[in-house]
Amino acid sequence: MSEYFKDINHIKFEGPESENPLSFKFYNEDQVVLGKTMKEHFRFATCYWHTFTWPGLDPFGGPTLERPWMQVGDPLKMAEIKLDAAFDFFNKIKTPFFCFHDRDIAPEGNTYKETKKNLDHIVELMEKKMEETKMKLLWGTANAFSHKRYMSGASTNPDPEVFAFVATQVKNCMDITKRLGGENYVLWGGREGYETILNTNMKLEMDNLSRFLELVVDYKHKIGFKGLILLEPKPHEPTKHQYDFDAASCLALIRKAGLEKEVKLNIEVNHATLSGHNFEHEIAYAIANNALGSIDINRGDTMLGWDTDQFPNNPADLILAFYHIFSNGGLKNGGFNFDAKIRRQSIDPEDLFYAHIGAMDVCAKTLIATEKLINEGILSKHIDERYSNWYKDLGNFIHDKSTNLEKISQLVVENKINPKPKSGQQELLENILNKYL
Ligand code: XUL
Ligand code: CO
Repeated sequence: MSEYFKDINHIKFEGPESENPLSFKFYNEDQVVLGKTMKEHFRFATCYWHTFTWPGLDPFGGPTLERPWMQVGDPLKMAEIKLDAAFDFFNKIKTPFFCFHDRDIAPEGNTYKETKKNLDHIVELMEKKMEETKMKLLWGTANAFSHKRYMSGASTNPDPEVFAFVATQVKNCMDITKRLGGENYVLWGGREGYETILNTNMKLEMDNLSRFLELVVDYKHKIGFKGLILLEPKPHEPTKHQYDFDAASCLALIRKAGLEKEVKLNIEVNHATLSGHNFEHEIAYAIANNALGSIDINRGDTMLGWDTDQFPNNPADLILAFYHIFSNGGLKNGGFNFDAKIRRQSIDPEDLFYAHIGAMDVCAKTLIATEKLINEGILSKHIDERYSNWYKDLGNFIHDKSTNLEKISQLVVENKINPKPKSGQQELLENILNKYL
């Protein structure tokens, strides 16, 4: 047990009537909803970066979160203290999984060799902690955006030495993820894009990104890593124009590399909203293209135009995405990772617990509402009816590959087809949805 969280006990389900702020009101890991326990549906993960590594900086001010592992001292020793605290936290909050970037868990050294040595040391200790606590790794990823060598991108950098460097870093991070039994491996470009076309060869950068995906998938098979490779869309911030803008542009990249069977998507709520879509759009788009892998569950702030990465707190923001996820069989290898950070004024150890408790409760509450929505079938009935003619004569005729434009035109003329508009009934459906919230 770590000193830092010593005053906090294991968080338990106590139900909505409980006055204890350090208890779950709705998340009851053993409760069966839609045929599985909440624990099995969500496969919640705590993230190492925002929860243990982010010190509370903003563009105008320095660190506000003075964790014991953020003090001046030997960086590897600090990483060990952080590891202890992180596993104590995981164990108490009971997300069955966690996620990390290589740089979250161990410090970068002066050379690649030194960095690898630091990582190997922490991974060795982490393996023991995982054994003791039964915590599992949902995914690992490499931080290919913080160091200045990546200021002009990683695999899309104008300099092939940077490509080679990130390839080496990712190879090592994939090895570590496999060693720790990670269930997926995530690629988030960070800076895979450009600031100005004045200095950019877009075609070469996109070809190189495609080459990078090929190399990663090839290595995955070489080492026998069974998990999924997931690409995480994000429209901008840090880079102005990112090639991995949203689910659709990620799929274009994946298809360019011919890897649609190999690479799926990690959809993040706040990245969806930053791209001008909403969460349910990105989820439905991924599902429609058989590409949904995993989820980073957080939220933005409608009044701020950047990635605020807040913990989810409103079932209305989640229910339609949950409806699509859970009426399509749920997540398989994936999970719900809290890629979310507390506000920089939330400086107490308890604040980290309140944030995760609230988010797990809001997801649980939404899942219970989603179960009703799915079982009562009102939405699906409306959609089925709206599209029903596609499964009758004309729909079948259009889909038949031997049909062509001439045959369709002939049919329209002969049968005097003259479509009559029908209401989309959006307001009615919004009122129906409201009943479940
Ligand atoms: C950044 C972000 C990343 C990825 C992993 O916005 O979401 O933390 O999830 O690199
Ligand atoms: Co993310």
